Amino acid sequence: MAFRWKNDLTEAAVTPEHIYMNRRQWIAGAAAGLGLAGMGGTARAKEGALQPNEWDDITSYNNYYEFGTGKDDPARYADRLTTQPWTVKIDGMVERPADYTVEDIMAKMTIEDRLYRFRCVEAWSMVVPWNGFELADLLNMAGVQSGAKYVAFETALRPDEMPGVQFPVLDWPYVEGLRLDEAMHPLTIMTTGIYGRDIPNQNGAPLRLVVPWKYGFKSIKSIVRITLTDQEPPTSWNKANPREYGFYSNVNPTVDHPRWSQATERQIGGGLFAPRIPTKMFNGYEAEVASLYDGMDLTKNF
Ligand SMILES: Nc1nc2c(c(=O)[nH]1)N[C@H]1C(S)=C(S)[C@@H](COP(=O)(O)O)O[C@H]1N2
Ligand SMILES: [Mo]
Repeated sequence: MAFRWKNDLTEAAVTPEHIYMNRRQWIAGAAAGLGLAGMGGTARAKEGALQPNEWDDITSYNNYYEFGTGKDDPARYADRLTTQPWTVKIDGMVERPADYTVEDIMAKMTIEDRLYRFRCVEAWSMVVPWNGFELADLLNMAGVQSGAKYVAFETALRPDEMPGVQFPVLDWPYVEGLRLDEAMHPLTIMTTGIYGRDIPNQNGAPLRLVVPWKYGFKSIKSIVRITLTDQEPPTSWNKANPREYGFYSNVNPTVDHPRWSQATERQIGGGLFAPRIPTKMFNGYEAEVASLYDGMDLTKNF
């Protein structure tokens, strides 16, 4: 294969989605990182109700403002993004700061299947069969220094390839951040594929963060830099409107957005008349992540 770093899961390219889903061993929620990785059947039974969205929904209804603010702009324009070669600078409080090529990274990481709920702050949701590796493995590769407390992420900024960045909707480049314990949590992944195919540009190729218990905007796309720091890093949506978008942005049906309710969500692909469904605390990952926020007031740390 010409591009060895790409996902070696080629069965999916010629396999209908439902057959792909049946063949593969899914790690969903409770099973991840809890020593149950080999028990795909258990994970599937537990998450039996989780039906993935179709490839076409996942790759045609997107938010990626660097390519425009319309939901169909990313699918239309993101093919302009050059994703090869691609390097990720890992710097700050790490033992081995370097510009890592995607090939370097992929050679060292184990790609897994993760079937996750995905909840946008705009109150729509999907279920996505991601392929990726744990962010913790990448951070351990770089060697986190003992004083580090946060991880900052940055998206590529390419005015020649990104028609949306001529508009000051956000302060470009798009930046995001996590507390170190959130970043090291086994549910936090760097994604490289969907349904076993390479992740499309509109979904954040070639490397994109996915934090399933947080609102979608935390899951920053097309990452070029990861910086370990002891200061809470600035984040794009918080800078744009701190009253509406906090640093944590954990999915929480009891804390409304100032302009709309977060109690329910519209499932993409459900059809025009599908009823809204109740939003789950931490997007359904409460058992795994609630302890990260013990003693915190989630109405203040929203
Ligand atoms: N760089 C970058 N990352 C981004 C965004 C963006 O505009 N730029 N949008 C965010 C938002 S608001 C959401 S809901 C998700 C959407 O991911 P999807 O298009 O794969 O569904 O990406 C997030 N990551
Ligand atoms: Mo979003």
